Amino acid sequence: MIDPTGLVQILLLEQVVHKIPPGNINLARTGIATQDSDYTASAVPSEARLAIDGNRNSDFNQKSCSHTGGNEPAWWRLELKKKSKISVVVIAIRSDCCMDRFKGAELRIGNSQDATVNPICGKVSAVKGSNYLFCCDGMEGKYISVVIPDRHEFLSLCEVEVYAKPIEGTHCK
Ligand SMILES: [Ca+2]
Repeated sequence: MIDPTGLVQILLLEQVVHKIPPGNINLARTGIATQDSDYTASAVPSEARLAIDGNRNSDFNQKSCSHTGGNEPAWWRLELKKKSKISVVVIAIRSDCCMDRFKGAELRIGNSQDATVNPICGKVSAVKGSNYLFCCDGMEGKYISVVIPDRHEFLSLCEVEVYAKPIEGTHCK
């Protein structure tokens, strides 16, 4: 399912990941992650940093996914080490439950900590599966945010990968 702007692809992560060459560094790994709140109703850890720990496991119970507490808007934000031009963002959401919660999520890139003033790279118009690829075509910014606007919602991200260079086999520039 591709959204009307053609910017969001839903894919089998395996189809893309093996095409990422060693020189295409995942910038997320050296960033700092924050979110609107942590989910505290479970003993499973939920901190924002779990979405950039290098582990794509999408079962929340395996302790490698972020999870917010259910605010409006729900948001997760990555601060990159420095302002960067972004080609591709690959996101794995929680897959053991509740994938519909991701509907309407926006990926925004820019230089404001307030994601709502940063430009949108892509919006998830329909949820299908747990892996999403956003083509951001060189959008520049220090902050990369995932926002679910307009409703109280939980946001659970199991891995967010950020690449400055395109990935072969995608339509991203
Ligand atoms: Ca993870």
